[in-house]
Amino acid sequence: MPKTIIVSNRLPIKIQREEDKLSYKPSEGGLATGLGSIYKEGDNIWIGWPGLAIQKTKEKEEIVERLTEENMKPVFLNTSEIEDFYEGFSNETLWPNFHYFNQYAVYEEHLWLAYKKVNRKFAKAIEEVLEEGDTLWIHDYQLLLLPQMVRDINAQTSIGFFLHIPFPSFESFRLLPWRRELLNGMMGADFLGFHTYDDMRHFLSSVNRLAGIGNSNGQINVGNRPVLADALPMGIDYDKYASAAALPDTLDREVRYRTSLGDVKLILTIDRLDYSKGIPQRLLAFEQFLEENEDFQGKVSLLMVVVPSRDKVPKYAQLKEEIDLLVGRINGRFGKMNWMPIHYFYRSFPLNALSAFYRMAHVALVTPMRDGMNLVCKEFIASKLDKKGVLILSEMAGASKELSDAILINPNDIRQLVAAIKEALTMPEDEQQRRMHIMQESLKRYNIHAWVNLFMKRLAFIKKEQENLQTK
Ligand code: GDG
Repeated sequence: MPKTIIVSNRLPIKIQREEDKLSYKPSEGGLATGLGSIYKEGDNIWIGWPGLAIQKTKEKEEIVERLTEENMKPVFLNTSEIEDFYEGFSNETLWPNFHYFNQYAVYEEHLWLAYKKVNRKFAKAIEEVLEEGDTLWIHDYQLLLLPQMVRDINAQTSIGFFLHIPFPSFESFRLLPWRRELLNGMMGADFLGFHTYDDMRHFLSSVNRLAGIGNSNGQINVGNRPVLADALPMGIDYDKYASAAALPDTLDREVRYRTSLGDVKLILTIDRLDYSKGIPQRLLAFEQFLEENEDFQGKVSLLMVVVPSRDKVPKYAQLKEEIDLLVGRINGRFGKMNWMPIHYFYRSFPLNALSAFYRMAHVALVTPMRDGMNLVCKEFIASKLDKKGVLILSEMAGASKELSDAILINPNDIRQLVAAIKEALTMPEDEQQRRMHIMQESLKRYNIHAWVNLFMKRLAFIKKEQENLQTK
């Protein structure tokens, strides 16, 4: 029976070391939920890194055994691979280049070699389970070389690839010394999905400029194999967020948090620690807003959650310091005994706490400098059961293409951001509800399950085209 193999850098499970024992917790990520219905069925399997370095053979065996029961297969990385492949090439070369932060990108041969080596390691893990007729779905920028590596193992395999971050314009992509190899790796797939039409167009433009292959409606011919690229914005598990917002525990939390915060309007921001998320710029805009609108002092607070991420990468450690300083400065400047402008948390919270934050917030401020999609803004909308609340959204986030009823801003335009905060805080309730309703309807329809189905349909479509061509 042919099976589906999901491949991503991280497995949908969190393994942690607790003293000398390992603990296993399912991951709460959107991808894990969306693909849960696929990889848990029959012989289907999810291949990926379990998220920590394991040295002892006995522990590796324990993990393999435990994960096999849950349809997962681990790819183990040693500490130097974690440094050079994951923190290095993936997060210090590709991440900044793809997010237009080229001044942060490092171009080092030994990181590239580690990237190739680890992609090969993944290919080998796939080879161990790959059989005739299987379908593969490979995810994200850590595995750009993998589609072609699998194609070299078995030319007929159905291979889908989805990029979760932006695909940059050719002017950025061309700066990578290994641009041609990276593109060849991607072109090993049969179907390539991107969050937005622009990402897809940028990819096709690089294919044209670097490989000399033109496209017709997103279809390119790699040799004599038709390959399709398309925009497929990722949705969320809408019902999960809507029902979390109605749970007694969430409501209890809301009452508790509200009592501590007092009677203020709340502006919410939630991000992983990342320079692409525009956190300092947002803080500066909030500071300017308070400076220019004295009547709002004491009446509005920013609730800012920053989730620790990649803190071994130097740029992330610097960003953390910058944020700490800014928060300290703004609170020191405006704070009163009975009011703090910013409530800042550098940690992650359980889903029900997050859900209570979404419920409590009058405004969600989502202002990345660049973001493939951004799921936080979609989760905020799904949690607004009474439809009251306003979303301020950066036009640089993929989500802005779908959510045109948000207040859209350019995160570099501090004046526009300050004006948007005021507009959001003073927007009449019926207008808030009108906009929220439109956005909710679209997110309900195009949820994570619709996204998964559409991806599989597009992949099946292009495979059929290939077969038709062969039988002609
Ligand atoms: C990449 C792309 C693209 C956050 N804090 C907590 C928590 N979260 C959850 C959110 C949300 C997720 O983390 C963050 O998703 P984003 O989409 O905002 O961002 P990235 O992690 O950068 O993801 C991005 C995405 O891939 C999908 O394709 O949208 O553009 O960069 O789901 O809810 N979850 C919990 N506690 C927290 O404190 N439980």
